[in-house]
Amino acid sequence: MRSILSEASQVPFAAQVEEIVASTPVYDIHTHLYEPAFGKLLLWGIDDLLVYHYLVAEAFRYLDLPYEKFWSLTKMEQADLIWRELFLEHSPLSEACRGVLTTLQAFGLDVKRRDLPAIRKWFAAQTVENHTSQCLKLAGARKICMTNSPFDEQERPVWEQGFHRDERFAAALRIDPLVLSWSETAPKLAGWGYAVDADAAAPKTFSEVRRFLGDWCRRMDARYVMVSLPPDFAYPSSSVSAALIERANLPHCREFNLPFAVMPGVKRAVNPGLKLAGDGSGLSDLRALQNLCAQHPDNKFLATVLARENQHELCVLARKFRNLHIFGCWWFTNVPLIVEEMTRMRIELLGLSFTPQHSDARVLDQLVYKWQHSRRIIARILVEKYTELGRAGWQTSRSEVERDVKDLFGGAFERFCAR
Ligand code: FIX
Ligand code: ZN
Repeated sequence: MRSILSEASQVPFAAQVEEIVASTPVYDIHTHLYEPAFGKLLLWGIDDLLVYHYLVAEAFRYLDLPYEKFWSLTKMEQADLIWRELFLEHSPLSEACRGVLTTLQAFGLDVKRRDLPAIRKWFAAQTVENHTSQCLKLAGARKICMTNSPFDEQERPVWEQGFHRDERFAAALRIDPLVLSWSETAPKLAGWGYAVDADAAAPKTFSEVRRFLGDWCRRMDARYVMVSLPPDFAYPSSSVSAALIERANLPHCREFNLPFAVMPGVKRAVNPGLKLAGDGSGLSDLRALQNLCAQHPDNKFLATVLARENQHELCVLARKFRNLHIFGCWWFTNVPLIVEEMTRMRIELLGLSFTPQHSDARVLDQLVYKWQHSRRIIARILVEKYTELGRAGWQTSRSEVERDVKDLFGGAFERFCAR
């Protein structure tokens, strides 16, 4: 076996690992992007980059104007305001601001000119088809998993009409309204022909919800079913949410051999005036996840948790339950400080049996920076870890590093799903 260390005289060890991490294609397992067939639902371009809700929240740290006034502006006016506050009036040091610059620079744009009209002009000359390919290429993404909701009025008709699927995109069925707002969702399901009752315990409700889930997983060819959860979500419990999960969703996932992805820790609408930017984070009670994994060994669970303070406990849970695959540095944890800490901790506790990152991109172009930034951190940690193995007398071959990185970038996830 050729050792990567014995080749050190030609290309330094660290540079080889960095090159492998930079060039291994990734399966981005959770995004809010859409296939081009979804038309306007696929966001891209400079104005969508600038009105990203991460940047809206940051801009309001400086802006004085009332929220309503901001929302009454056109997208371009909002983008102008954010550009002025976050890039011109102050240096764009935050992770989300830096991300815009990394992305623009990757497209070959000269960001130091600070010329927003010129940037707009460049984007206006792109087509969505070419731009999709360009962003995937610059991100090194081989597959993108969408977040797909039958409860979304714009999205549902696209699925119902049918379209030619783009192989580069996979679907995931998102069921937050079903699990978290049953009283509003039951009449919708009833209207779509499922014999459910607002009283979730009514006969047939669970089997009809299962029929609904089955219909949509088939229609979408969903790779998993996903829900985000508030920090105080409890399981088991007498709540309607817990009953729907236990009696409809988990049997459905077992029947279709699909993982159930849970994302605990989000406090929705902490500040409703900020709309999408107004969600917050809280410490989750991970006993719920522990109980789900322990009581349903025939189900597979994917999990990412929002609070930094939950990350160690989540790793320990993954050590206890092989039906749990943890992934990504979600949302407020997707900043270099915490990505570094979480990735290091996960490797130290789990080896390679997890998925270190997903992009959560809402705007196509964000794939570029989210992956470039994450790859650099992952590479740095791997160099250190392989070097430490070298100190212990273990030499890692190039093909072994390639194998490991493939696992981290989607291989381990795909094996977990196929199990
Ligand atoms: O619930 C989710 O999937 C979250 O990722 C989003 O709702 C959130 O708004 C987001 O974009 C985080 O990155
Ligand atoms: Zn998300």
